Amino acid sequence: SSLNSCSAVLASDSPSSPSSMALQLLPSTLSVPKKGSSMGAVAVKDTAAFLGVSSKAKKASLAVRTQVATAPSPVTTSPGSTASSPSGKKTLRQGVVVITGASSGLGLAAAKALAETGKWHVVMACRDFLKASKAAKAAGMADGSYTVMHLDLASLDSVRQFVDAFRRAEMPLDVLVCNAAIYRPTARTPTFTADGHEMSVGVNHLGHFLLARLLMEDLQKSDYPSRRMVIVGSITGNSNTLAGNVPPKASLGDLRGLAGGLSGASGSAMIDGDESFDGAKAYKDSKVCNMLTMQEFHRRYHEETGITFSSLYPGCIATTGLFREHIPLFRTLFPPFQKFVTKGFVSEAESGKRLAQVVAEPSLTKSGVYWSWNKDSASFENQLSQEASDPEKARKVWELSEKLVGLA
Ligand code: LMG
Ligand code: NDP
Ligand code: PMR
Repeated sequence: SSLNSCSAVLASDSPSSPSSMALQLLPSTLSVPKKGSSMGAVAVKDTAAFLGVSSKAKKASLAVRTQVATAPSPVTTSPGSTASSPSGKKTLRQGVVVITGASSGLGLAAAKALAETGKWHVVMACRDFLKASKAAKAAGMADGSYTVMHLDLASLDSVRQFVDAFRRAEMPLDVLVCNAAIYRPTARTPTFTADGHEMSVGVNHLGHFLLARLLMEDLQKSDYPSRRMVIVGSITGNSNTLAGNVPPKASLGDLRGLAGGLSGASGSAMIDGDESFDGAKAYKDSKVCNMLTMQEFHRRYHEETGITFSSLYPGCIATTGLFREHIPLFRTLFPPFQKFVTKGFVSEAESGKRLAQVVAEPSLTKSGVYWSWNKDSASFENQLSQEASDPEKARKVWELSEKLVGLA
């Protein structure tokens, strides 16, 4: 079927490498102190999970060759998700995927991978229109395979304007990818969004939360066979992994800072209410919110709507713009460190193919899953940390976020 051939673009080209010496030094059972628990420690017995890799490899489903369509068909807004070709065969219409932050890194690579199949029209939702247009051209994306639309997640007004503009464009919405993010690793003082929320959580979580909530209506209207919402998570927000234990560790605490609006002035800019601001922790906390939000969407809407909600850790894409604010020494050493020491490095192109799988691969329709990949690029359902999978915390984050973005 034409749906199955979507997997064509997802062929893996990464060589499988032997497991790292560094990683072999890890003990098979590791005690990680658990903050705020009288139980004292959580034993992490599964070393493979702790390192963010699976012990089982699933290679077969990915062994398909890349196929590039030269002339993507125009987006159809006709009510049927299929159209009859001259031969009388039903063919799937082009899907429409909105990707936030598609002007660089993972978002751009995924946009390119999807557009190249000819099966997807990519709406690049970006804060810098010109940068996004240039990036799409430089990446070789064909005219007509994408639309750039303005979205600044640091402003809730901009989010609402994007939704209006998207609806006026009269495209269906088949998949939403919440990918954009900022990381302020060296910041000692917070900066704030237009709405007065700390920037990292404001952009990475709250802006996306409003966007995703508003666009649920559009996803529900879509007649596409597999409608999905994907929120990009990360290993560094998961304290059941080695990477998630590099200080500062993510922890949302009792959410008192979030309840206070992360406004800094009258209270804390940190979700857990800590008085001292830590940019690296704020980023990791925002990723925990992203992963909790995906699961809460799943619990509230999957059964009723059939929409697939998922998150992923795309691998360590050490060369992206995410590290633009880090010190030069870090930016120089981080890629070789990830390549040769942790072996968690992936290229932007490879990470883009992974995200494209979560968007389009027919085998990845399971909802509520946090996807990760082995070194040979086979996907597997990964385990989230205790905090990042806590349903009570997810509900509270949802309810507090609703208030902050004006939905409740
Ligand atoms: C903070 O520093 C910054 O302060 C903050 O601003 C922000 O950037 C944040 O997460 C982002 O990082 C992190 C800093 C502190 O870690 C470092 O990067 C320092 C580098 C230390 C060098 C280690 C040697 C590794 C060898 C690699 C050689 C190549 C060098 C490349 C380096 C590139 C940089 C990545 O971190 C610390 O406090 C110390 C580091 C702790 C390690 C964390 C492991 C957690 C452990 C929990 C489980 C224990 C596992 C034990 C395994 C034992 C095995 C025998
Ligand atoms: P990049 O910095 O390359 O891309 C981030 C994108 O987000 C850019 O397009 C950027 O726009 C956009 N963005 C930033 N702020 C806003 C805003 N206010 N409104 C709209 N868009 C905004 O980083 P990555 O590609 O690495 O990051 C993509 C995702 O991957 C993030 O969710 C990140 O957390 C996640 N991730 C990254 C990992 C890595 O190793 N790099 C590992 C795990 C997860 P502009 O181009 O204008 O700056
Ligand atoms: Mg980390 C298996 C080991 C592993 C992996 C997969 C990552 C991913 N990192 C690992 C280990 C380590 N890192 C170790 C042992 C150290 C101490 C030397 C280390 C340090 C480190 C720093 C300082 N790592 C970092 C930083 C960052 O500033 C990045 C960060 O935390 O951003 C929030 C980062 C990352 N390491 C990763 C990944 C994927 C990141 C980046 C981004 C992200 O989560 O989105």
